[in-house]
Amino acid sequence: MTVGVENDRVVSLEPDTSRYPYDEGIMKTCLRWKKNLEVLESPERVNYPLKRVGERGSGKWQRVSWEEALDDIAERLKNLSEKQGPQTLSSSIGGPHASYWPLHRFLNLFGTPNNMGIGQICWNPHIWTDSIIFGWPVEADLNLELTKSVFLWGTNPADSDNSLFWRSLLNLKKLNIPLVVVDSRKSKTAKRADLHLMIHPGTDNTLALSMIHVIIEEEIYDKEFVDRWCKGFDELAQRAKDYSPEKVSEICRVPADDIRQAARIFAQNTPTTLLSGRGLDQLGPNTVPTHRCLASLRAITGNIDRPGASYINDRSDFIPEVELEMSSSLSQEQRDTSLNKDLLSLQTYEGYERVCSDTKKRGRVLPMRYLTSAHPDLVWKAMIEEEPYPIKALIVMGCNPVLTYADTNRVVEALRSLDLLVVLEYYKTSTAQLADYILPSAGALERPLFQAHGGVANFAYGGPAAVKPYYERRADYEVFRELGIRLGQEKYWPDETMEEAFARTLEPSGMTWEEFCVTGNYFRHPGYFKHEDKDEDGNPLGFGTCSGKIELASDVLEELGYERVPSGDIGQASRLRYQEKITDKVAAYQDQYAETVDHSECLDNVFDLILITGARVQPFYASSYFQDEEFRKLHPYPLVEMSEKTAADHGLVGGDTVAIVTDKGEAVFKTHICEMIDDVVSAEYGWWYPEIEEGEAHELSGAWNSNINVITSSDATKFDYLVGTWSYNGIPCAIRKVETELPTL
Ligand SMILES: Nc1nc2c(c(=O)[nH]1)N[C@H]1C(S)=C(S)[C@@H](COP(=O)(O)OP(=O)(O)OC[C@H]3O[C@@H](n4cnc5c(=O)[nH]c(N)nc54)[C@H](O)[C@@H]3O)O[C@H]1N2
Ligand SMILES: Nc1nc2c(c(=O)[nH]1)N[C@H]1C(S)=C(S)[C@@H](COP(=O)(O)OP(=O)(O)OC[C@H]3O[C@@H](n4cnc5c(=O)[nH]c(N)nc54)[C@H](O)[C@@H]3O)O[C@H]1N2
Ligand SMILES: [Mo]
Repeated sequence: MTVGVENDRVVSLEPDTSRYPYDEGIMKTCLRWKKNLEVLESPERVNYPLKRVGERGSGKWQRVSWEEALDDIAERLKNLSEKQGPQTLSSSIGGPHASYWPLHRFLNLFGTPNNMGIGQICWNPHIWTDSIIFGWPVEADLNLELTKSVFLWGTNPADSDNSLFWRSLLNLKKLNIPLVVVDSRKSKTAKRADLHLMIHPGTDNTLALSMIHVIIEEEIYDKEFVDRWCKGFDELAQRAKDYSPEKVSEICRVPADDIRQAARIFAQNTPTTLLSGRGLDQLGPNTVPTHRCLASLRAITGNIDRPGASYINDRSDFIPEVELEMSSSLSQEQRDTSLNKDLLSLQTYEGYERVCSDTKKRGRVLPMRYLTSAHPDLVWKAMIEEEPYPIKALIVMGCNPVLTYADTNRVVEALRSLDLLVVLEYYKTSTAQLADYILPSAGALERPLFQAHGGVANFAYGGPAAVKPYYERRADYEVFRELGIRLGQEKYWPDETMEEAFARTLEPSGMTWEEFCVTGNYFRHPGYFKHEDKDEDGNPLGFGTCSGKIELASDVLEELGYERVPSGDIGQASRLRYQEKITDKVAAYQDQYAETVDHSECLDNVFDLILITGARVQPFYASSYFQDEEFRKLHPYPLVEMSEKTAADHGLVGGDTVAIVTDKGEAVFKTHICEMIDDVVSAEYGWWYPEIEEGEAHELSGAWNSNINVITSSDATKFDYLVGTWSYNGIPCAIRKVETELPTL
């Protein structure tokens, strides 16, 4: 955007038509870019550091100076660390709103391994599996001149990604490029599909194995590529034998003929581009097997690092995230206090070192903090039960865990048990209302931005700040630097401003910060067929994996106690083998939960429906923009979607108010009838009511009315023990009609 500035205030915002990726269609349909001006001026913004003076959550605050706030926070962190050890500090981050490495650097230097994120259900599963199977993350390579078919699996870019990618998809029909969508709903994207597989939630690994079955049975796989570059094809073929489309169609509720057709398109209309999304990242123990199956599909059809199909990213030309985070400054002794240790096998420092020892063969190192981040449920446990040790302090940045993490009651209980909760925010969110300090953050127009995707791609976007922060808002970077300096970290924070830090990050690329800001965009295409690159002796370098080939059967995963080839719902036995290998620590953890969970209501006849959550809708973004009157009028109620048959079976019609019930509690939504698979309901996420005064009846501005995460769970009975992925999709539930009035603006 071009920002008009007068006297240090923003007076106008216009799309900058001269810059990539300007697109008229995007700017016309995007509702949020225009809001930047209102967000800057919003009367609801927090403009000064606030210190809690009343009871936690009572809405009583005192304005304090930055000096006072930072001195006190530093002092209290120091005392807690001396008493409990530095691991008593945790942090929590959300979606990709800002640069998180300054927070992570602060934590590494402070000496705690316990940062939290939502990576286990967004991003990490795919980064981990691609790295193990291909040696590095893989990107879809949609090229309208080359691509011959497109698969969108568990993603709905029509609502979640109004970008050039989505705009390109609008051309597929005209170009006769078939679009196949795998989604439990007839989403806006699925409506454009030539073939829509309306799948039963959480059975995607089973479906993908059946496509593999067809491709192998019909011998339409890429034999030459498989022979040359894939390891474990026979094992995979053996596994896929059980997954005939006829058998699988009952599990996935997709017609056998459609499975065959999808398999043939995938293998024969090549190059095939495949993009998967959050529908798959949030399936608990089925997530990693699903990503492995999709990777296998790409591999056996030769759709890897090939124009129009996909490319393997390259590491970035910038200082890698792992160095920015200063991850090497966390000692082994401190790493050993990580809550994940011995519980998860991949999302740990040991898992990270194991995988990176292979990716390094091709000069690539993953970001460490995201991929070792502590499992939220373990952090809540350490806060509430002080097991295995007390966590007493939490820093929240770019995140609203009361709305977006699973099991709101547990989150709030944990936050209430803290000695120190610091929240860096724009608004008094439900989470911020529980804080000891709310620190006012500078927003999009008030601070520079440099987003580099964790360094797993040679790509960055960003730009300068348009104005200095209004009031006393501050850039997140400066807050962590200031805190760091107060805790003896000065020599590790040489750059006074974010611009200087970004300039340093860019140095290896030969670009200055000013040069970067001219385009605000950096992208170097990594090229294709990089496995064929030669070493000094003329031998191909291969993939950055343990065998140098594509790991259809994985030694690394086997070492970590997992199955060598993925399975689906028919192959439960092989997942049980993994269960047999679980550590004593996992067994003890599961036993503890078995005692606390009341299964009396979990009988199938009570929970007769399957819940999926968080399918993106416009104009909201997670829990953000609910203050906006125009947006609220456009979309006044939290909706739960279901098919006409599902509604009728439950005596409902569109517009009825219903409570959705799980073993965790209930949340209230309005029924919306749409085309989707029967016996499944799909609820929106992020709903709260900022207009409800803070402090009022301790409701945290409506955190318990229609917040779907009141009824989700990330506890030990639900997550997978490799990455720690829990379920936001595929949850047993019930619905019943209620008379509750929902708040409206
Ligand atoms: N049930 C269910 N839950 C889900 C999901 C789901 O599908 N279903 N999806 C999950 C996924 S994929 C994600 S990524 C998460 C998203 O979860 P969050 O990231 O927690 O969601 P947001 O509402 O975007 O919260 C971001 C907060 O950060 C603030 N903020 C924005 N930019 C900045 C900044 O630069 N600095 C600071 N300090 N603050 C900033 C905003 O005001 C906002 O309150 O939700 C997860 N939760
Ligand atoms: N408007 C808006 N845009 C956003 C966001 C937002 O909050 N609002 N959030 C951003 C973030 S953090 C993320 S991670 C991305 C996510 O963007 P996407 O990856 O596109 O995720 P969703 O929009 O949740 O779409 C997931 C789709 O998967 C389907 N689905 C659910 N369960 C299953 C299943 O078991 N199998 C299959 N095959 N499909 C299933 C759902 O019906 C839904 O259509 O969007 C980003 N963009
Ligand atoms: Mo996300």
